[in-house]
Amino acid sequence: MPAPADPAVSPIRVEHRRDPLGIGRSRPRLSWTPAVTQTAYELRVDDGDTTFTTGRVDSADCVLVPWPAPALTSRARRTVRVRVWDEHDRVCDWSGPTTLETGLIGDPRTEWTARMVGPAPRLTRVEDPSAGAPAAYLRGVVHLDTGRRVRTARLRATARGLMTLELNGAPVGDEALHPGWTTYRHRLRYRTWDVTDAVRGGDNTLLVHLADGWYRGFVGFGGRREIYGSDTGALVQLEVEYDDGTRHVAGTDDSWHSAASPVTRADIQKGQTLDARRIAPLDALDWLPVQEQEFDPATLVAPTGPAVRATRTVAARDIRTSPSGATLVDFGQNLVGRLRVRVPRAEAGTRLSFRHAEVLEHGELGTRPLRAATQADELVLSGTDNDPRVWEPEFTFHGFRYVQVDGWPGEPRPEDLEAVVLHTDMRPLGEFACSDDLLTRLHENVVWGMRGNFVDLPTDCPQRDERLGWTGDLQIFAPTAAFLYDTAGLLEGWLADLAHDQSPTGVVPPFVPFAELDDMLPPLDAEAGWGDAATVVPWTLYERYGDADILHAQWDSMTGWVDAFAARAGADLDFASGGFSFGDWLDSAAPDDQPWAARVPWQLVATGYLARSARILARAGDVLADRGPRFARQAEHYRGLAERATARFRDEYVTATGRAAFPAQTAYAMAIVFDLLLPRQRQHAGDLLAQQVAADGFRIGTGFLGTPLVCDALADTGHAATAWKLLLQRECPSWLYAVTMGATTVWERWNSMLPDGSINPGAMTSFNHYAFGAIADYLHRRVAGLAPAAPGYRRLRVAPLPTRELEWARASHLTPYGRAEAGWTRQGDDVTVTVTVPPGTEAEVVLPGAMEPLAVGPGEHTFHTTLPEEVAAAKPATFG
Ligand code: RAM
Repeated sequence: MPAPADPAVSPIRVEHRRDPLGIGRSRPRLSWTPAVTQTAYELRVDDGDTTFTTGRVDSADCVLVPWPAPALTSRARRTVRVRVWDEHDRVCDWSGPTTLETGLIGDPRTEWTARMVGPAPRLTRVEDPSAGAPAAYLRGVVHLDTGRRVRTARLRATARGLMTLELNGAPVGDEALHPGWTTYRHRLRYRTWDVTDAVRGGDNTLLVHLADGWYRGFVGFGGRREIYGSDTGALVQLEVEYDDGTRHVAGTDDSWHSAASPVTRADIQKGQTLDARRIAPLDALDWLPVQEQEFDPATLVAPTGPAVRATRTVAARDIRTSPSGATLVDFGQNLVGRLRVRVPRAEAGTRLSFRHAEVLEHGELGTRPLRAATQADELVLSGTDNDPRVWEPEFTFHGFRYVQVDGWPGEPRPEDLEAVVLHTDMRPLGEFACSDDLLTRLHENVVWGMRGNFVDLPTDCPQRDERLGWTGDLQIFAPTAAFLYDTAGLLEGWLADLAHDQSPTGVVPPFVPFAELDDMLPPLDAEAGWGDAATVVPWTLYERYGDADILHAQWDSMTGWVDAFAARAGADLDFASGGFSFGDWLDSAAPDDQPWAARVPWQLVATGYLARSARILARAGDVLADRGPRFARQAEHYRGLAERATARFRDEYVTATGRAAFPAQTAYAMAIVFDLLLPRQRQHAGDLLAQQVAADGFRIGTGFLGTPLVCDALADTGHAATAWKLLLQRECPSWLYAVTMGATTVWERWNSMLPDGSINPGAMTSFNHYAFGAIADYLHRRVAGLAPAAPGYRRLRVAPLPTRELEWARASHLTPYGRAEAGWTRQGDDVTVTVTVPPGTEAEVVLPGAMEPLAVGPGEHTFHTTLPEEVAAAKPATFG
C-alpha cells in the first residue's frame, strides 16, 4: 500500500460561478474538492476585519454546502477558505483563498441610482430595415475626488441591446455579446467589473458602444425586429469607495450624451458594417443629449453563469477560387463566432465584404440554408490612418466554416483572416476518445456543436434566421452538455427564464426566451418533449452536479408544466383532443417538407413523456421532502399520475407480450428506457427492437425524441452488439454518415447534405444542431462506462460495453468530487477495464457480461475480463 497522500483541498468554488464577483445571492453555496476522503471540514470566512469559522464539522459534504456565516448584504466582500480532515483524522493545510463579492442584492430602487438612457433617436434610425440598424455611442463623465485615494471601484452595466464599454479609453472586461438574451421584461442581466486600477482622481470618461442585439434586432424566423422595444439603451453604474469608507455612486443619467457610431449597421443575423470613413476622435463627434427611458430596476439580475467570450481562434486553412471566380476562405471547421481581419491598405471607399456560410454547394458558398440571415459583414476603408489595423465586428456572430471575401485589394493571405470562436465560457469538464477515428470525430463534432449553440443561451442552431432556445433540443441534449462542460450556471438562468415564460396554466413555450414571431407557429399548447425541458433539465442538473436547490427553485415551474401537459392529455390521458405536435421531429422517414411526419404518432411520444415527467416530479418531491410537507404530498400525486400515464401507454401502444402497436425504433426504445413496460414485456420488446433495427438495415429510424434512447434500450436488453452496429453504421441515415461526408459539427437532419453533396431541399437545414448529438451521452455512460449512480457522481456506475470493432474507448469527467475516468482496452477477446474513482466517492463496476456489480472505493482500479458471449459471437459488421 502506498503511503496515504497528505490531505489537501482545492480552493473553494462559489455557486456555479467561475469568477465570484457581483454574485446575486446573500447565502452563496460553497464547494471544494478534497484530494482525500473527507471526514470533516472547517470553513473560514474573512471580511478583512473579523474571521468567522464553523469550527470542525464532522461531515463528508463538500458540494454546494450552505453558506455558513451571517447572510451577506450588497457589495459584501469575503475571503473563504476550507480545510478538511481525512479518514486518519489528519487535517490538511487551509486551502488557497477565494474572494467573493456580492452585487446589488438589496432594494433595487435605492441601490441602482443610474438610469437607463438611450441615444438620440435619429442616431439609430434604420435606413434599410432588412440590413440592421446603426450602433451608437453614449458618453458620460464621472468626477472623482482628487484628494482621496480610491479603495475599490466597481462598474456595473447592462443594456437594452448589446454593449461594449470603455473607461478612460481602455476596454472594460473581455466579455462578448453582453448582456446576452434573457426574458428581458423579467430578467435583465448586469455584470460587475473591478475597475479600481482604471479610475483616477478628476474626470473619468465612460464610453458605451451600443447596438441592437436581440433586444431590437432581428430575432428568430419571420423577419421580426423590435421584439422587446424600439429603442436601445444602456445602464452603467460606477461605484467608488474611498479610503475613508465613503462611497460615490454615479452613472448613466441625463448628463450623458450620444453620438453616431461608424458602425452603420449591426445585427446578429444580418451582420455588421464598419464605415471607417466615419471614424473620428470622440471630441470631434456631434454629441446629442441622451434620452432617459422608463425602466424597472427590479428586473436586474446578477449572472448565475459565465459570460460569452472568445475562447480560441482558428486559422484559415485554405483560400481558393470558386468555379464562379469567388474568393473562398475555408477554416476547416464549422464554428460560431466571427472573423478577425488584418485590414489591408487601400484607397478610400474600398468596400471589403465577408459572407459566411457553413457549407459549399457545387463549389460555391451554400447560403440557402441561412434563409433571411445574411451573415454578411462589411468594412469600408477610409484610406487613411483611421482604418483599423485589425477588425472584428463586435455586435454579431455567425455560424460558418467558409467565408466569401469580396473587394479585397488583390488576394487575402491566410494570415490576414482568422476565425474567433465565441461561446459561453463554461468550464470544460468531460472528454471522450476511442480507437475508431470516425466515432471520435463524431464526438468532436458534438463538442463543436455544443460550443456553437451555447452562445449565452442553449439554441437549436447558430446560423439561419432562427437561433432560438428550443426547449426540446436542450431537453434531449442536457445530459451530454452537462458532461462536456459545466452548464449549471448558464442553465440555472435559462430555467428562470423558462419559468417566467410559462403561461398562467403552466404551458412551456417551444423556445425560451419566448417571442411571438409570426403565425408559422401553432397556437401555444403543451408540447410533448419540448415542454418537458421544464422537468428534465433541472433533474439533469441535480443528477449531474448534485444541485438540489435547482429542483426547489424550479418546483412550481415543473409542477405547472406537468399539470398543463396532463390537461392536454385529457381525463383518459390519451391526448384525444388532437391538434398539432412536433412529435418525433425529423424522423429519418419523414418527408423533407414534413418534419413532424414520424413513424410513430405524436400521441405515443406524448404519453411516454407525460409518464417520464410525472415520475421526475415524484422523485424530485422525494428529494425535497425535508424542505416542507407539500413536496412529499405532491410527489404522491405525481407518482399516481406517472403510473396512470404508464398504464395508458401500455394499453394503447403495446401488446400484452411487449410488441409495439406502431413497430418502430422510437416506440420500443421509449417504452424500455422510460420504464413503461411490465417485467414480462420488457425483454421481448428489447428483442423486437433489435429485430426492428436489423430490419431497418442497422440504420437509425428515429427523430429528435427517439434518437437518444435507442442504443440504451438495446444495451439494457442484452443487444449491445446491435447498438454497436447502429453506432458504427456509415450509410445514411446514421450518426457516422455525416462524418463520412466531412461534417465537423452535428447536423439538424440525418441528411442535411445528400450523398451527392447537394444540400437537402427542405426549407429547414442546419449543419450545426446538437439534437442528434445527444448520442454522446451514450458514448460517455455506456461505451466508455462513466455514468452517475448518485447525484453529482458521488457514486459512479461503470458498466462499459466493449466491442470487437474497437480496441479501446475512454471517458473522463471532472466531477464535483474530482476527476473520474472509465475505459477499456481489448486485445483479442481479452478486455481490461480501468476506473478512476475520485476521493470520497465510490463506484459500482459491472464488468462486461457480468450481472453483479463490484463495489470499489477511491483510487485507480484495473480489471481483467473477456468479451461477453453476445459481443464475441456477434458477426463483425460490414459497413460500406
Ligand atoms: C426547428 C428546429 C428545432 C426544433 C423545432 C421544432 O425549428 O429543427 O431544432 O426544435 O423545429
